Amino acid sequence: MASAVVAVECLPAQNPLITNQYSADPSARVFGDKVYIFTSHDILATQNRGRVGWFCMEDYHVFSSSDLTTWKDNGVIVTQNKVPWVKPDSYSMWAPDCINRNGKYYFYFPSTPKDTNINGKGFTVGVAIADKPEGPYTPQVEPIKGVRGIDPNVFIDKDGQAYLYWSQGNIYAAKLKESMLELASEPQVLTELPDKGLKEGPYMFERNGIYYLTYPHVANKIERLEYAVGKSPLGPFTVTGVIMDESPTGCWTNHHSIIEFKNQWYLFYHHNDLSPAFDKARSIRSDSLFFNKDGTIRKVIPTLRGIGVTQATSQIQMDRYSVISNDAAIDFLDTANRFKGWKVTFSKPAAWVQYNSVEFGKQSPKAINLRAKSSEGGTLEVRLDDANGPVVIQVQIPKNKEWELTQSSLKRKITGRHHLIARLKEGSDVALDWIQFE
Ligand code: FUB
Repeated sequence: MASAVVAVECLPAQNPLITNQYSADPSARVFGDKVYIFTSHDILATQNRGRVGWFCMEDYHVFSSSDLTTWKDNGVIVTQNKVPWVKPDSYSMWAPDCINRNGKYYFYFPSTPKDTNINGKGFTVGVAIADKPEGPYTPQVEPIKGVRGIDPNVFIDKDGQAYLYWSQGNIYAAKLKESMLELASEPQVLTELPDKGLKEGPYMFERNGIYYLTYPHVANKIERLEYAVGKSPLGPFTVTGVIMDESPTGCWTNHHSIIEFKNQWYLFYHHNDLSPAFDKARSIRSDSLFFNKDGTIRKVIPTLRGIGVTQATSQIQMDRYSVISNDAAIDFLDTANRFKGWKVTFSKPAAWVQYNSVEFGKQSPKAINLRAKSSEGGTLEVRLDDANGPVVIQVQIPKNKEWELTQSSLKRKITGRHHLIARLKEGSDVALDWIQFE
């Protein structure tokens, strides 16, 4: 049965990319002129729902964007109790992937089967098919025969041969038949990878004749993103480096995908931004990825600013900063509802925060709006390009414990693309939610 597609809303975002729900295991794909991200969806387990303290995942969403800044939630595409082979209420719809072949979209997802005669006990992998990336997707009645494990990833080589990768402690691979629904070769373990520490979440891509097998690996205590390279989709592979170090705050999993969009490469991954105390409620992120001349990957340092250019007329969330000084700090707006987002607090004069790549276009805005508050009162100045760059405006933030919207006329013209800086000129304890030009 095809799942109903409910388009929900467009969310402008930096990192994390999705702030109306938890989202994990991003599989980003370029289809046409848009990026689609197929995600798993963490929810919180309760006594009657899943297993408390563990992953709890019942469905999948797909998000799309043409500018990498505004993400549309296209709604639920596959849900556990509408897949004939999935054990009802198993809440184990883990990391998925999707690929386009001959105008059809094949969505691969792992879960717990109700019939353990087909592939044995534990996770297996099934497919749902759609005519459009947004769905509706129709799940196959049975999972793919011969696959035991999680984290499916599909790759189609230049000669048209498709491959399925997945994990089960080790990383496995097999050829897929033209139908994309059956294995065309026996599963093989990719043996040249580290033999100590869990490996999962394989993601294969090719660039300039180099096949990159990328995967999260527990080299120490938690996962980091690593890669190996080879000359063919099935290897042999040579372990080559680390794409992203372990989370500095201890999120145990990371799960990623890598795409090229409009001549720039991007890493999509996840972190527990909206749930700092529980790392099984994760949120997807993205940062730019760069290659060295010899094809090796430069390590990606995670940022809050993320990717995409932000329009000056949108609410610019300065708390998703590119650079921050001492005496400026980030906190949740409301710790009882973290989905409301974050604020920057400036505790001393000269504290600042910088947000890169804001587009003003050809016509200068006439006014600036700030949502701010201060227990002591203070003056915020907005500068362009860097912390010592030209001052656009100085805005008085009155003493007020409640958020207040301040509008000021701009005295100078601003066009083109700039970095934006908010800096405390005088006062203390000034909190800033967002800045918007109009
Ligand atoms: O999201 C559940 C599991 O956590 C995924 O399948 C793994 O890759 C890890 O991210």
